[in-house]
Amino acid sequence: MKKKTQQMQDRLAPFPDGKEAEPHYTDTIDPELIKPTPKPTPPNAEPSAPGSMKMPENTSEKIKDLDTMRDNGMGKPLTTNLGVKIADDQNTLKAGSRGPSLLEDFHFLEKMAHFDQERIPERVVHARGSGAHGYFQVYKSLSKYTKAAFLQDPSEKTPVFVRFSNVQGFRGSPDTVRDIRGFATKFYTREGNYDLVGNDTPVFFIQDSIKFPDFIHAVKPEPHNEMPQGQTAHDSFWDYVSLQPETLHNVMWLMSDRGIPRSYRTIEGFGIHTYKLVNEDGKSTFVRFHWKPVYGKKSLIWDEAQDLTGRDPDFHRKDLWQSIEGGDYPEFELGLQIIPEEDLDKFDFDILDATKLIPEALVPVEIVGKMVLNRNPDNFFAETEQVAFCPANIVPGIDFSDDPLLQGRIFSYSDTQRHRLGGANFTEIPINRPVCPFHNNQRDGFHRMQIDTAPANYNPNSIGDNWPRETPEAAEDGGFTTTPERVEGIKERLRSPSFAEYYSHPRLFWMSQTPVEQEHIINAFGFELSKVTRPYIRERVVDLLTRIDPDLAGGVARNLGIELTREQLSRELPKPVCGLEKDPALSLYAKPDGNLKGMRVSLLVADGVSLKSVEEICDALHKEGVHPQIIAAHMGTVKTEEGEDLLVDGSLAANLSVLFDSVIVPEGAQSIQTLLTDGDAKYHLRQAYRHLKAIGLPGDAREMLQAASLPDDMDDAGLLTPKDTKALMKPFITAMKQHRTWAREHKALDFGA
Ligand code: HDE
Repeated sequence: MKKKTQQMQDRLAPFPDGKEAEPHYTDTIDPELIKPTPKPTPPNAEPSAPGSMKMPENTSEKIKDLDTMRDNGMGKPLTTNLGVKIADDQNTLKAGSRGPSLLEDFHFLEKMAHFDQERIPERVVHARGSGAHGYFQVYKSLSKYTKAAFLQDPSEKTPVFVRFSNVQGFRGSPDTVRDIRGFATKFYTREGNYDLVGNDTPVFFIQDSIKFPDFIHAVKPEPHNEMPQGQTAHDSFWDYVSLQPETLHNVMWLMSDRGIPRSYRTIEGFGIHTYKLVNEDGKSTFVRFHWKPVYGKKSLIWDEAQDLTGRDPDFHRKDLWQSIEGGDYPEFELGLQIIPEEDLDKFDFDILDATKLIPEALVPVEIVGKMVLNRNPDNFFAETEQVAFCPANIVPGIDFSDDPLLQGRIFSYSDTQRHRLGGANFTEIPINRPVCPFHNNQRDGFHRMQIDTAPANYNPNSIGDNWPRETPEAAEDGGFTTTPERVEGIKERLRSPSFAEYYSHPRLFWMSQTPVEQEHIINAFGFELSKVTRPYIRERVVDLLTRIDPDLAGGVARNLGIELTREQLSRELPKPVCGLEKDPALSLYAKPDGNLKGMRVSLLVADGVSLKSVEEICDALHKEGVHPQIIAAHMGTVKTEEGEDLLVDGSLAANLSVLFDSVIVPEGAQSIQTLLTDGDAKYHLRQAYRHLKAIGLPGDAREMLQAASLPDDMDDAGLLTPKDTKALMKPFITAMKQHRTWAREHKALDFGA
């Protein structure tokens, strides 16, 4: 420690016990202790670290570009923004130690003024979100469809930055509310940035972009009291829905379990609109983009989702961060639905209508590549908050269609970014700038970073030999040209009659759900509409539902105490979409998919737990990529039956079962005796039971059934009480793969756990 001078001592604030605070000039901590290990870390095992320190090997052209901007003050002197070293950062400059502060305190002025201006406007929608870096690779060349450079070479990795988001809530709103999730991907290609700005549903609420401000006003918290936060369960949203039947299809998706995903890793993503791909011969094809999660599709249970908003408002954000930190890199396969141009009018709906999906049963999704998210950002604000996506960011080989919703988006995004990020130069912010060179005659504006040295800043020019010059269109490396298309029509504000049918797609969605999912949809409508205070809005929504399906409408009506008329119950139902009654691809659970990687299991323990049992459990779970976590009444360690110290990962009070995918009570007579009388442990099990999770109670742990007042149910495939741990693990993993024990749902509710 450095020797303190009297002057330095005077600067320190006295502690009540007479000792001094010593916030600065202290001993140096060994830098090795501060550095995180550049290897996977299981959830909660150590403080999370910036991507550049944690995953230095996961790099890319974009990461290298960002590296030039990174600053880490470790071992460096504290300075002003202009590099002057600071001797005292604890006290303002005063006239005497009790005197007024002085205006010449340039360090204070700079520090405070910068702090005062730290906030920028949050996104008007999708304010709440989380991002990650990664890469994308095609499985095979897509030259047949497109000349886009990043879709040609299977050996080429294109850097990406992805931001997942909620739509309605503010920046600090909880993750697990019922909402649509945004799924925006920026590909830093060598021909410029390409943004695929999608959602986790394949359709949108409205058909024409001019309606977007109204729709968003209706769904956001109400204007008089700014309530509720991040939820659709309020009058203005349902008022809008009841007056706009085109919203119904997306509303059905929202009311399904898709509205409450388990994690960002387990959602599908959709570009929604029909776009065009253009190949080197100039031939264009219509396309719809899909992201399929390699981890499978998984959602929460509504009761669990609501609990989580309080227990862990960052549940999705944390899952994404910790998965990457732990090496369980989220992966998504890119899928294309290709529609030849001549098939534009082949369907009994309009493929330019964003409220309609193209059933996979009619046009299969061709899987063409994979995206891996393998690195966390270093700084939330610099990267995740400042990233600016825009559907207008396209590259040669990709083009827009005439979808009137897409056309409006082409304007809105960069417009809002100029406001949100403070002017026209937001594309120069490190996370936004491309990895390929860019030159043009755009100049000046707030915070211009680039120093343009060209002698002429206009085109054409002879002073600078007309540089930078245009690049003609070409099969490869050419300039962007819009696909030529013959357009004629009368100038008028009209919706195409081909957009006019609103009920057959919601019906297809409804018919494609498993009975469990149908019940969840009915309950979700019931829950949401029960929060609507105006009865006529509830009635109008139910009336719309009678046009989709009588069972759906009947179920919701019962929940709301509404009696349907004979006329409402005998409405002619919409025709099947292109003759299709169902499409299992629309269901979350019709076919269990994905793997268990990154899922979490709590192991409830106390002193006397069997280490052998714990190890058997952990070995079996680790093989599946699942993270077991030791949960006990207190932090620190518990003494095992074998006399070893077992490290505790979390306390029972702070780790409710909603934070885990499944739970096991390992063997060990003394441990179980303690847990039998532990209220938190019993609540943990009851809640896991209610949320249909796999529960393992091997050997003596079976006694927990009675203690936690759980039914002794031999038929429950997810409630396992085998003779020992060895016999537990196989059926337990099978039960986890089912995601939930759906057959238990009614019992769990009747049981009132
Ligand atoms: Fe957006 N949307 N949107 N949207 N959207 C924004 O842009 C807009 C739509 C989507 O993580 C805003 O930078 C209009 C469909 C995502 O940063 C804004 C219309 C789809 C994100 C905007 C739509 C989306 C946004 C707000 C109707 C799925 C978050 C902040 C014409 C295909 C991106 C911003 C991120 C963000 C406008 C409809 C997805 C205001 C006008 C359809 C994932 O520009």
